[in-house]
Amino acid sequence: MMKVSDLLAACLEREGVEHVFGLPGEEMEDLLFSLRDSSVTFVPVRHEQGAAFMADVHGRLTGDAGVCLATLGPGATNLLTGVADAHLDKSPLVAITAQGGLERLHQESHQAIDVLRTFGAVTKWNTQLDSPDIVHESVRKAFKVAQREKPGATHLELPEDVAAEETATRPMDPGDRVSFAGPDPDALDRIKAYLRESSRPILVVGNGAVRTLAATPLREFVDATGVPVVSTYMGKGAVSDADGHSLMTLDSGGDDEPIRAIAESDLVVTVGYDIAEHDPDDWYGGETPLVHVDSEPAEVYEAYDPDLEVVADIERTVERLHERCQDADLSFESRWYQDYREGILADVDRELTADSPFTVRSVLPVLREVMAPEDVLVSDVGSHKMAIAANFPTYEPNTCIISNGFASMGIAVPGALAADLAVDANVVAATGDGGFLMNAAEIETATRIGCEFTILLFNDENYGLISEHQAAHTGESFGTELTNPDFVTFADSFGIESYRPESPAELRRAIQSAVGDGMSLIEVPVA
Ligand SMILES: Cc1ncc(C[n+]2csc(CCOP(=O)(O)OP(=O)(O)O)c2C)c(N)n1
Repeated sequence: MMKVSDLLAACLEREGVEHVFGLPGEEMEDLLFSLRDSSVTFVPVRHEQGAAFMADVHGRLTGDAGVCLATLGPGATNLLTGVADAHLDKSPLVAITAQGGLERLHQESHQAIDVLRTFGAVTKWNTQLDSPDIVHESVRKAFKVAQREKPGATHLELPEDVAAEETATRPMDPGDRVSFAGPDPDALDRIKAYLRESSRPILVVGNGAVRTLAATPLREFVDATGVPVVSTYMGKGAVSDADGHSLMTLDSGGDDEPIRAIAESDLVVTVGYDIAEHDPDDWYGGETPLVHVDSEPAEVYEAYDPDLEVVADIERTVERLHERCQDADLSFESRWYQDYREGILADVDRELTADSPFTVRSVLPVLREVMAPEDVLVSDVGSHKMAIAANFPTYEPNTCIISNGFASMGIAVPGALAADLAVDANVVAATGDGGFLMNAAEIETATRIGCEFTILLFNDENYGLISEHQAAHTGESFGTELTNPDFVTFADSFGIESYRPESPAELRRAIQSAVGDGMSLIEVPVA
């Protein structure tokens, strides 16, 4: 016989879990000691939201579910935002929450709320581990459901009395990933027919292309056919922005170049695109023939009503399409989008002037120069995110992490911690002052476990994006102004390197010395 909490830890080991991010509570005492005695490292965090963002970004970068752990009631509700982020950003995550003993859940009791129902709204599946003998199957199912296309969050609730019971069951073997069907040959013929009719096709590439490892066949397809590509915020890096076919991101360019290119195309093919990420109304006019390649049928939406939907494994669909197009007699106009690309590049290539405060967009070229193509930038949410999406050229998949499904502030610092654990490259968290202070306490977690990343803090003493939108609508803003602590002193108090550059030369020096060299914070005053 085996104690349930030991079995749960053994199931996590069997799933290959290396880190569980969480914050303890009395009701999870057994599980904590079981984790201590396992090969899984428990990383205590400073706020459960941080734990969920860590698991979220781990899942997004690796395809393996990140795991976060919280206690019942307030621990669980604190976890919820990051779990919802994984849900809408399609990132595999398994959340585990403790619960009071089964004998007290039928009545009002201390810290007990209906966590199952609450988490049901932001997960693909969840269940209560109400019997010792269902734990092994439930953990396997939580990982299987979280990781399979489209990935997302799942949740297990462990009542404290069940955790202390015993079972004869043992962990289940994860086995191979579920194999997804390849594309129907007739559907490929139909895409080919659309391509044959087209002289100016364009690809719009989303999160799904990065997630399903479709970048390699996409690059081959683009190279062979000369079709231009626009990515969504979460599709950045699927095709390198150094490639002459890239029209960067939907919001790139000083003059809506990607949107104008889409309007000028005569066929739009989306690859791994979710409408949760970017409203099609913003970029698709509705008239041009539309082909949707994804692992799920398109959401029903008047503004995005595909003429053809190919629902299959995305990587294999692009691979097969590339094969079929080799002798397809396609006659695309060459380089019709060249002026758009040049406009976009001119906008990216900004000069840092001697003025301080800086602007986010003028700082990004310096950051790009210092970061290697495989280094990872994790963006927070706000005005700086829009600038990063539009103006930070990305060369490899999963190297510019932006949450644009749920788009929650506060992800950058915990996300960078998870990235630093997951990848062998330098990591930078870019954040506004608003989002930074939401989860800045995770700097302590990062230093305690020996992480090394740089926080690039764009300080405008404002919830900048909101005041920009208000000003655009009404000419004024309200409820957005902030005052801040002295960020350099704040960083010093965590024992990390800190910089507040005041000239372009100082900024360049700060970024050069900080990136890849321990934990650091660079405060950049921005207009
Ligand atoms: C958790 C959360 N709360 C509120 C919002 C709405 N929101 C989006 S951007 C933004 C302002 C962000 O301010 P800051 O972090 O300082 O970045 P900036 O816009 O100044 O670059 C707000 C409040 C959100 N996306 N997430």
